[in-house]
Amino acid sequence: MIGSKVIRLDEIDSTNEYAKGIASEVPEGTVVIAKTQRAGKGRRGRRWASPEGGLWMSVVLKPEKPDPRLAFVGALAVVDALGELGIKAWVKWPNDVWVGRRKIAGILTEARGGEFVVMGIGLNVNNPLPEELKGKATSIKALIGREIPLEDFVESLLRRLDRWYAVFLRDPEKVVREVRERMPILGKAVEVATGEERFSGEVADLLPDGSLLLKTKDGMRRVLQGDVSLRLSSTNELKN
Ligand code: BT5
Repeated sequence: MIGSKVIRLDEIDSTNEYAKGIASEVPEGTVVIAKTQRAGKGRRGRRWASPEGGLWMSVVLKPEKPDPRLAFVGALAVVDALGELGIKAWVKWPNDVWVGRRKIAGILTEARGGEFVVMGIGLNVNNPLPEELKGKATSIKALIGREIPLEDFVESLLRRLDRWYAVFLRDPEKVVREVRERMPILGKAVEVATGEERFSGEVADLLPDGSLLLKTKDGMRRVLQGDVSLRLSSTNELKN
């Protein structure tokens, strides 16, 4: 059960690092939450700003094997929990949650072989947004104009995580279908950076294995990982 054990910390380098350190010894579903992170991490060595007031949390999972679709479990739980507050959010493949044209949450899953997966969720709640992210990021407080009780929100999110994780264990493709419904970039023009290369295309589909299918000028292409950015013509349609 996700959240049956919750470890609360004031300050830590990264809840993902902390969770990886204890993962072998704690039961599945153990959650680590910190008020602030000194060195919050994104993917590929990127930084994650984690000032006080936000939700910086990691969950220890022990599925049979690691699966990139696990990040969708976090994204769905975040989208649903935001929905309960009247905020309409969408999943930006592969690991973000956005509201309109701004990022509100990011998910970072890290696996150790077949032993465990740590799912980190960073979500801007009542925290201030760093200057360099102005215009690119948003928070619950910025969207609804007031602070919300963080603890209540955590409870709601943990319940949803537990539910979506159960769906994932039963039928991971169902999780993908649900993400597909919360992914308004289908049919939109995007640019993809995979680390090695950058190309553009139109999002044709989200495949059952969680990869993105793009229609490019050289034909159809399956993308397993990368960063998607929306072309201007597409962002204009993502009003909120
Ligand atoms: C992510 O990476 O979006 C995954 C972020 C995961 C953070 C959580 S917090 C709890 C746990 N412990 C950790 O150490 N990490 C996890 P990526 O897709 O690489 O996006 C990183 C980019 O998002 C940065 O380069 C910034 O542009 C932007 N960013 C950084 N901090 C942000 C914030 N607080 N809100 C919105 N965008 C942010």
